[in-house]
Amino acid sequence: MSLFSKQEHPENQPIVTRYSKNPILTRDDIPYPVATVHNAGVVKHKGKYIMLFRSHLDNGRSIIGRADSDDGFKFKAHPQPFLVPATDGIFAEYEAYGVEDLRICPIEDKYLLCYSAYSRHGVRIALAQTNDFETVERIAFISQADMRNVVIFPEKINGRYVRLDRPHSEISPWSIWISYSPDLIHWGDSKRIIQAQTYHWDEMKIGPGAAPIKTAEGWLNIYHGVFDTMAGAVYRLGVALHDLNDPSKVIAVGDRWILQPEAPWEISGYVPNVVFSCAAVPEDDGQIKLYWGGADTVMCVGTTTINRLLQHCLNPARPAL
Ligand code: M1P
Repeated sequence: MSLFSKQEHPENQPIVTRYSKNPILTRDDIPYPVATVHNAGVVKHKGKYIMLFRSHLDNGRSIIGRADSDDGFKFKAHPQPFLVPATDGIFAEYEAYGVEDLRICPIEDKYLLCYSAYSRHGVRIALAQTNDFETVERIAFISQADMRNVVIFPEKINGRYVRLDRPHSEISPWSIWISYSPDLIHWGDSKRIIQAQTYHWDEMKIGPGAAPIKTAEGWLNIYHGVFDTMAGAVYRLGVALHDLNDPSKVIAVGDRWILQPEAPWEISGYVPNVVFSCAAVPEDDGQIKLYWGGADTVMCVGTTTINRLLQHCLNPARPAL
């Protein structure tokens, strides 16, 4: 059977199967005061799942906490936050309003941590790294304002690091861009590669979600898209496929979303009607655990497969630009 055949993708099957015990982490599980638990980076490290989640404090600013799991479903939070705004130097200047939406990229022998740093100067992307999730080293800011939603590919491609990101400005359409770097600090050769599509579920804005997943057919890019309705914005998730050797080439963008707010804790909360992902963990058997924040309030998980996402990208596809 062809990899992209329709038989493997019956129309009545959900692309992502929600875990029956969602939500998997809420503010009631956190041993320090927080208003929300959402938009977490997750990675498998030495056989355990490490989750770095965002929490609003009751002043409206955000910090990053840590929770661990043996199976990727049942998480236990650490007693202290993992990352809070820096208190001195250049990081303090640009993180003063909070740190948000951290993505974890395993690369070489370490984990890169990319997060949105908010301050009176706007939002920009900070890069930090860790080997063990016990200590964190801040490296640099890798964008100016206004930029959000950076994911770094888990290996160098043609000798360079590669990232996807999303300008956070009305001046530029809210599209996904690609950039390259020789050293993780200096980035350039930037190009817009996927745009929001008019009168489509992702027409208002789009942004990279999970760090790209390598498959035999290309890089899978799980992204979020936003549609404005009379009742406010709706955040959904979709998937695109990029060429393995030249990820600026978009092979296909799935026309239909893979997940939309449907559970009560996705429809109602701090921001209603939001599913927002910063992480997907591929397993050795082709399964993927997909993590998302529900209504900017709780953390959820579901399962899908690499094959199902690959089929979804092409059946049918919509234009990238
Ligand atoms: O409230 C929904 C989301 O809004 C923003 O997302 P975007 O990247 O599309 O601008 C962020 O504040 C995100 O954290 C939040 O989940």
